[in-house]
Amino acid sequence: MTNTNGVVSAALQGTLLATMLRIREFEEAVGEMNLRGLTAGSMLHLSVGEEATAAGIGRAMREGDLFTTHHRGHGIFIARGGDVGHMMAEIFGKVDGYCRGKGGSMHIADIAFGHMGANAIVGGNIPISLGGGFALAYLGKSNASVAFFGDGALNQGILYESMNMAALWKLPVMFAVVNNQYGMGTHIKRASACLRFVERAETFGLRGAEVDGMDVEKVWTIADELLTHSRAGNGPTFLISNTYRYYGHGRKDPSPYRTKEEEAEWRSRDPIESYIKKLVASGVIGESDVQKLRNDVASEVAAAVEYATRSPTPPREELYADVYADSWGAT
Ligand SMILES: Cc1ncc(C[n+]2csc(CCOP(=O)(O)OP(=O)(O)O)c2C)c(N)n1
Ligand SMILES: [Mg+2]
Repeated sequence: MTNTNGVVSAALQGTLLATMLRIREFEEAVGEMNLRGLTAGSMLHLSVGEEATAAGIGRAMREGDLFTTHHRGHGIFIARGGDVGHMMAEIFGKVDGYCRGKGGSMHIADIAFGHMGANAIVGGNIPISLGGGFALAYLGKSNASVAFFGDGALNQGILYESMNMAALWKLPVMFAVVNNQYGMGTHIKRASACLRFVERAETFGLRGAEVDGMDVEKVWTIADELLTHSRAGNGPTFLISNTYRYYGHGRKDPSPYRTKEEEAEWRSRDPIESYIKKLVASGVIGESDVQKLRNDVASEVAAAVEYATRSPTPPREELYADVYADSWGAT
């Protein structure tokens, strides 16, 4: 959806904005439900602030592409087309959820969307996406497999084993880092001796890039270029998108490890409000269109909460259903 000089089309601009607004509305609502004690489980990781990264990469992906996410994956799945009603029901632990209420916030997935799973083990999803890339190459498909993970996985050995194998076998894998600056309470500068992550990936033979993760068009443009590179059989890529999570590690974490000034500085670059300003100033969209979009996503998410509230909890007899495969395929 770019024209010949690389400018993002007006239709795509509208899609990117709507996607970010939908993610923000959903995440704020889920956070509210968590505070009211309506979500299942104790932990809830929100991606408010990270919308441009999810929307930029998610919308640059296309049908047939595969992906896995880390534990902060709601926004990414919404960007790939996840239904907010089934997502909300899953987070409420209800039968109409994507995993019939057994996965919860951290394990929402649906293979129909190419979503091979969200993973709570830091870095644990990376080799799964590597396997997805192997399958795509093996089957001769012109698609890519994307592993979304946080900066906390940047020093995990599995990342480097996976990057090596992906480069060695020229697999169509994108290693997509949602760098929100913190792994729980530890700033990236306190966890990494060297911050030149793109160079690390390039040393392994990957094509790498770093992007301002608060600018959705920049994220979309570089993601589109890197995914096109991999789909054409040129091997794996690495993209680090610099962003921020507005809430703490979990919704109830008050983030005592960072300053209010730092939070305010990132919030002043809000990916959604800055994009609205840009689109309105350039005449792509009017204030009333923006208000309509806001109203639409608000109704959509309110309906999702309603749907999740009405959905029943899974019956006791279902406790072990979908936990183990019926057959291992061996006799
Ligand atoms: C292997 C492993 N070590 C530690 C943890 C505990 N843990 C859960 S989330 C997290 C921080 C992850 O930070 P990051 O990857 O940057 O993702 P973010 O939470 O910032 O989105 C940690 C250390 C874990 N789940 N898995
Ligand atoms: Mg992080």
